Amino acid sequence: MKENKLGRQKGALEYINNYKPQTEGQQLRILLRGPVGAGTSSFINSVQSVLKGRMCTLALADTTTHGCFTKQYTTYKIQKDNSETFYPFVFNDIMGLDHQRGVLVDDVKLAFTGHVKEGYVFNPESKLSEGNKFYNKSPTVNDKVHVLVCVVPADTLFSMSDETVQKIRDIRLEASRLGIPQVAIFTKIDRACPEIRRDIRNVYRSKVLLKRMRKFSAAVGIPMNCIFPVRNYSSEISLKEDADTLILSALSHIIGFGDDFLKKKYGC
Ligand SMILES: Nc1nc2c(ncn2[C@@H]2O[C@H](COP(=O)(O)OP(=O)(O)OP(=O)(O)O)[C@@H](O)[C@H]2O)c(=O)[nH]1
Ligand SMILES: [Mg+2]
Repeated sequence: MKENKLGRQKGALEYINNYKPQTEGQQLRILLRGPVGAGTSSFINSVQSVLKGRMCTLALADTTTHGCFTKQYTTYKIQKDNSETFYPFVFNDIMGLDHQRGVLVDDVKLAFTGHVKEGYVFNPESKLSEGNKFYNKSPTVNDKVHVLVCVVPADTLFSMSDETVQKIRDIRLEASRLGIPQVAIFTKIDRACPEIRRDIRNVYRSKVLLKRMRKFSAAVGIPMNCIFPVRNYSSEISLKEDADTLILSALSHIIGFGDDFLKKKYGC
């Protein structure tokens, strides 16, 4: 059993390390978002930590402020083996999706099509206009989003407002219209279920988690086989194999879906 799991983990890591889009110079852009404080920045940090084999804080995660900590459109790249090369996939973090104080659905649509430039500070009151210096008038395939990841906090899922769920749905519908594949990651699973907190290997046995994943799937329309539970590194100081396995599994699927889209839509 342990060997199987190790084999799967090794397989996912190899796939990620060897992954290359078929066109030279092409990068796979992964856009992540969910409600404020869902664990988006922590997931980006966790991926970097697992790939580098040590704790990293590429995307600053927040433990104190109220309201959304991440406000800018930021691209995160991960360096490979301490060399000058980077993994050919990048992560984009945007402001949280909350109703009123969150990012506008129209701005997320602009990000999908590559019109939002790096560093743009989202404004929950008005959409990025064409005259703005952060509006990219001629996006390339590299600027566009190739896979959407909805980050869902498993612990507070039931207290998500109807408006936030509606926002997630609207964004998903727009992604579907553009053909962009979508997955969800369930974060904070340790806080949602005491059995998982005790032992993360209970993740696929937890009825609490299964129920929450089913409910989210029905409300938003993301199929169950596209929802991946992860336990982000938040307070730990050393990496744990079982948490790594979940993160690597989620990431390898995200890359696989995005790569299919890149090939199908752009032949890249
Ligand atoms: N226990 C636990 N805590 C987590 C997990 N993921 C994130 N956290 C904590 O949740 C808090 C918010 O995490 P962030 O990564 O800043 O969330 P975010 O979605 O980037 O938040 P904003 O940018 O403010 O919208 C931090 O205190 C993290 O340490 C997890 O899987 N388990
Ligand atoms: Mg953040």
